[in-house]
Amino acid sequence: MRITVFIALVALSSTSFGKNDWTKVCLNGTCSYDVEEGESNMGGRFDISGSPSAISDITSAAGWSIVNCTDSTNSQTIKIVCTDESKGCGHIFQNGAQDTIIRLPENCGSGPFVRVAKHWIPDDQSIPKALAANHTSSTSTMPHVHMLEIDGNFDKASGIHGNVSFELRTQGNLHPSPKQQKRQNGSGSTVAPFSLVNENVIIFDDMMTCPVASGQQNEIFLGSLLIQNVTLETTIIVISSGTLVPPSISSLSFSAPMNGIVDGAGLASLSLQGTISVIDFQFLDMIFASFSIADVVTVQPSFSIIANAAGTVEGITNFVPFVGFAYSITNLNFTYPFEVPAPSVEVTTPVSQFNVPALPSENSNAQITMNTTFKFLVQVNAFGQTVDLSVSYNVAENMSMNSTPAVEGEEVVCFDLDNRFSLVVANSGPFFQAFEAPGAQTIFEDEIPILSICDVVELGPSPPSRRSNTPGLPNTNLKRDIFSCPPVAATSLEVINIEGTFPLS
Ligand SMILES: *[C@@H]1O[C@H](CO)[C@@H](O)[C@H](O)[C@H]1NC(C)=O
Ligand SMILES: *[C@@H]1O[C@H](CO)[C@@H](O)[C@H](O)[C@H]1NC(C)=O
Ligand SMILES: *[C@@H]1O[C@H](CO)[C@@H](O)[C@H](O)[C@H]1NC(C)=O
Ligand SMILES: *[C@@H]1O[C@H](CO)[C@@H](O)[C@H](O)[C@H]1NC(C)=O
Ligand SMILES: *[C@@H]1O[C@H](CO)[C@@H](O)[C@H](O)[C@H]1NC(C)=O
Ligand SMILES: *[C@@H]1O[C@H](CO)[C@@H](O)[C@H](O)[C@H]1NC(C)=O
Ligand SMILES: *[C@@H]1O[C@H](CO)[C@@H](O)[C@H](O)[C@H]1NC(C)=O
Ligand SMILES: *[C@@H]1O[C@H](CO)[C@@H](O)[C@H](O)[C@H]1NC(C)=O
Ligand SMILES: CC(=O)N[C@H]1CO[C@H](CO)[C@@H](O)[C@@H]1O
Repeated sequence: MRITVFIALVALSSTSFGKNDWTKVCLNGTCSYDVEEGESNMGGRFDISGSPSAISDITSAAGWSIVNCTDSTNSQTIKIVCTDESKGCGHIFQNGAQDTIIRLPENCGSGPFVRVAKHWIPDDQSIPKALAANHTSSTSTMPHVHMLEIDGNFDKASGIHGNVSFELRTQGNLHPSPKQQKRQNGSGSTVAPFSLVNENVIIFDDMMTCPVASGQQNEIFLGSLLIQNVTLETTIIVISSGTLVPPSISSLSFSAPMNGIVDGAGLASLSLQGTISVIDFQFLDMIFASFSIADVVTVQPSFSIIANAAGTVEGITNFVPFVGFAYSITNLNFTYPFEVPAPSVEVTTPVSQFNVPALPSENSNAQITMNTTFKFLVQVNAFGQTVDLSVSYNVAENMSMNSTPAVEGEEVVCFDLDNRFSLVVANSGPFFQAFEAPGAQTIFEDEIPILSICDVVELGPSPPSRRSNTPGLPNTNLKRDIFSCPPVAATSLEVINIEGTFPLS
């Protein structure tokens, strides 16, 4: 199945997170690293703090030059040269260089901070030619050429310099900023948020050739989801704090302020009999820009759509419900786990349509629940543990038809339809000290009754009796459905169809 997606990642224009100031030295027990929001990454800021000897700096701001270093990994051995002792090269040796957390310059290491696993002074103290010009000669007796074995194994730090704590804030819009729009178009008036429009997705599809009064015909179980317009404008914000040494997360919170619309319809065609069971059928999984501090944390947002269907059909129903849903979401505002003030959202229900054709036999019934979850998920991985934070828009549609005998030659046919909507924020499991267990909190929940009506209809003539249980060959059985041909029987004389709009004003 093909899904066309208009997705837009963000813009370089965001001003929330600035450029790193490489002239500012990190020698007093604090240091920060900024990431500008880009096409492939969220913006963010990562701050660390500890005792003055716990955090040091080997960038040129602290007087160091690096002879050789790769940016493909944090774990490596590097040669560094103190080129300007007055800037504070000596700071790293306070209380011993080993197990100090150091800031690396750009293009060195896969992340901004590493641990010194080992330090030694090589016998060869000659200054590489390239650096000789920069080397300010001093009267100091301090050796100027050093070797550092560095890595991102923060768990191996002895703790000799005390704990090193961190704070993280990362943020990403899932739509382009006005500035980018401007560059593309010159108007800046249209913002294209994350949007899915006019997509039809088959949820279950079974077919069998069955005997009918007039011979044989193909009977089906078919269910689909029509996505008319799912447009969600959101900014995902993840805030966390903890310790780098020893590696631990003490808090993690998530917010996704949002405006949007979830507009579509569930459709089913039920002419076989049996049970329908579709469990967690995921048909879309879209990855957005992420945030990463190597060997510490990655934050990966994504969006998925998951469908579930459960139903039973007995006898001949020829029930073909089409039931729309539309929820307009404005000013969703929450921080999970919930804090004061409580989360808030305004949900309105624009008009939707339904129609429920059926051509049932006596004593037949059909009931189907089709649930769809539209889910923003933020996977957070830190120090080898993973948790998923999510905000889900759940649409559950319950559609049923029931036929019972009335007086001779007539049947009573009843329809019941309702829609439910809920907005749920959750964490998938425990995560360090931030979450003890999986959890979920509901922000909004609503049930809309659509139709509850009964009608007395005339039955058609009884068909000549035939062997009714001749099973046809199942053409497809994609899911866990169990189905068979319904017994041949008299059905209502004409198709019953009720159509309308909801909610009633
Ligand atoms: C450390 O230095 C930075 C500037 O380099 C300053 O903003 C910060 O307040 C200092 N922190 C402490 C604890 O002295
Ligand atoms: C840097 O050079 C030293 C030898 O001086 C070597 O041991 C080390 O592996 C080199 N590191 C990198 C990242 O190339
Ligand atoms: C040497 O110093 C100059 C000016 O301060 C600087 O631009 C250059 O990057 C330095 N070279 C090295 C190898 O550090
Ligand atoms: C260091 O961090 C650990 C784990 O987070 C914590 O249990 C301990 O109390 C901290 N020590 C200090 C001195 O803050
Ligand atoms: C989808 O909904 C959004 C938000 O209400 C609206 O701006 C947009 O025009 C709609 N798109 C279509 C194709 O209806
Ligand atoms: C989804 O449908 C099942 C029945 O198949 C029901 O038990 C469940 O509560 C529904 N979920 C939601 C979110 O409505
Ligand atoms: C969300 O709620 C907080 C606290 O009430 C408020 O400060 C903030 O402006 C709200 N944000 C939005 C986008 O409404
Ligand atoms: C759906 O509606 C039928 C008939 O009204 C009811 O028996 C059934 O419990 C409902 N199912 C759900 C999941 O709401
Ligand atoms: C207002 C404005 O200039 N809109 C332009 C956006 O881009 C399209 C396609 O390039 C133009 O056709 C519009 O005129």
